[in-house]
Amino acid sequence: MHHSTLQVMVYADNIGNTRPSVDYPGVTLTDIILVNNPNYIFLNLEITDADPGTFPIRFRNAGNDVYVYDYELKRRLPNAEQIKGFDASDAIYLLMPDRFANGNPSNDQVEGMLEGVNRDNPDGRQGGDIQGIIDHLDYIRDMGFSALWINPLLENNQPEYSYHGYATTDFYQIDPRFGTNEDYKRLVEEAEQRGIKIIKDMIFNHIGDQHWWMKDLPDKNWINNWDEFTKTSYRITTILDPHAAESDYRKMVDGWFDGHMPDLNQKNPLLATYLIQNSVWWIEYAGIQGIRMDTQPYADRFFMSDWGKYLMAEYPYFRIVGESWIGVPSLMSYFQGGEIQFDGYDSHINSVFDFSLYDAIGPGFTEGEGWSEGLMRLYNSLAQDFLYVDPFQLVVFGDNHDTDRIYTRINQDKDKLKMVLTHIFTTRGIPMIYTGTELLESGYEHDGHGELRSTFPGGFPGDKTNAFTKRGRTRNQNDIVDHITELLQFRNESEVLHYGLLKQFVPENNVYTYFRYDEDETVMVVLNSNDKDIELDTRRFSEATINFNAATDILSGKTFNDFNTWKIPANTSMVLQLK
Ligand SMILES: [Ca+2]
Ligand SMILES: [Ca+2]
Repeated sequence: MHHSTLQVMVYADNIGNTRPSVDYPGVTLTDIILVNNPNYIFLNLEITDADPGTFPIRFRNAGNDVYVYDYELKRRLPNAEQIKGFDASDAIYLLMPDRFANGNPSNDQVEGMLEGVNRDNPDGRQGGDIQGIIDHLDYIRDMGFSALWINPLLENNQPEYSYHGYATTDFYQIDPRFGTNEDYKRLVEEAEQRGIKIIKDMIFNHIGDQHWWMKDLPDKNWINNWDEFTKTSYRITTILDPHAAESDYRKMVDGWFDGHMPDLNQKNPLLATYLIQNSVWWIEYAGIQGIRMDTQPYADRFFMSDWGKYLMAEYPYFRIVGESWIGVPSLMSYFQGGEIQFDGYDSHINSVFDFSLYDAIGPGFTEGEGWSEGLMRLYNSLAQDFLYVDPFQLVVFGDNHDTDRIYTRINQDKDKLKMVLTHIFTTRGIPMIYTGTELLESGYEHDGHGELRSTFPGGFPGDKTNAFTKRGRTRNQNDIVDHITELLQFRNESEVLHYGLLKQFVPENNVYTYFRYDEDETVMVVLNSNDKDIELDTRRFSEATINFNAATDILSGKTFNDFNTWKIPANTSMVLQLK
């Protein structure tokens, strides 16, 4: 590997008072690191041309073995350094594993796990699992998605709200109520066979208070301590504010995300190494093709940069998307890596979610035209792309598991939803859809996360309908599924929609027209957000259409044989191939 040092954390009673030793060809114990808790010891192993295999690490005291641990040096994933992460040629489907499908009812209650399935409690576990995802990969593939972001699957042995997975209690174990590590590996393989890349959700900012560390912390500064419970302010602006008060910055970054989520101190180098190696382990063990990093700005940003840099050195084509939830391009852009920012910082994280466009997408489709309202919101958001290292790597979305449902954000208007989907799949960036969007699921965030993350109909024993099948869906749901499928069929084959440049025209009369183009191809997109049919004079777009004679809308099949005045039906979108 590019990095040859492996650090092993060992936890056992009084292990700090033993002398460790290793005897295995190609493995040298170079450092023994003690911490102020004698129950931990950290070993730096230098790995040079060692064969995979198992070897004992001996921990001696007065010449006798106190502990012997058989450590396994696993074989590397073949061609790991060539792993190709997700990019703009992909479309991402997001799902929450507890809420998607229960493929194995026998893991609904697991001995030793504090919470079991309780289908009467919207904030309780519903029973979804990895087998349920595997069972329905074809459904996701058939719509045309080629990447799957799954909310966290690691062990969350918390007494309540354990279903969402954001309170890790073991970084190396899949939660047994979702399946085993082997099941996760099988999921990645099954997905790969269908052309679907798996994006692993990771959280380095915090852990669950039931993490085994919390009973006996390796070091006092393993977590960020406060005299009394202090929540983060969620004020991401304090990170870059040149006028910020130090105490505000500290509260933002070192405050706890929630009462049951201790804030990790990634400035501790042993913890930092632990987290970095954990990512390497999951990439090599399971062969994942991407990581979604939760709450990116809430962790120490210099650690985040070290983490990104380390992974990029090992896996140059791997992809990471960071959750920097702040809809302000001048701040969001800072967290996308690849180039040095104004203060010398580089996150080395390829992508961030486009929360600016997300903010624009809701009201953008419901408001009437204004100086900066309605579709102008989309235009204005994209007009700030000069701030990003690479705007074509941003993930574009209308909702996720934390927000109001996109269908709710646009006042439950099916025609508007189709326009939103057209925009998400044709503007620059990597499109993402949250599960249930295709079923016209609605919900407000303020009604509770449990409600927002409703179960997929047909995924659970006793469900009255099965929306995984065409027959089990309503006509309106099928209309949306068909729209997504048509758009993705076209998009998946259309390189210009992946990497082609974007040219947008200032919206007029609530109609927004833009082009994706390269040397060979041009695709024109028209969004008419009016409640009535309109006449669109396309001569205004001549700088983009000058080399073409006709345009065919892939959605309706309609062809225009000139670039004069076109009739565009009310509340529709067109995706036109120019010829
Ligand atoms: Ca289950
Ligand atoms: Ca933090």
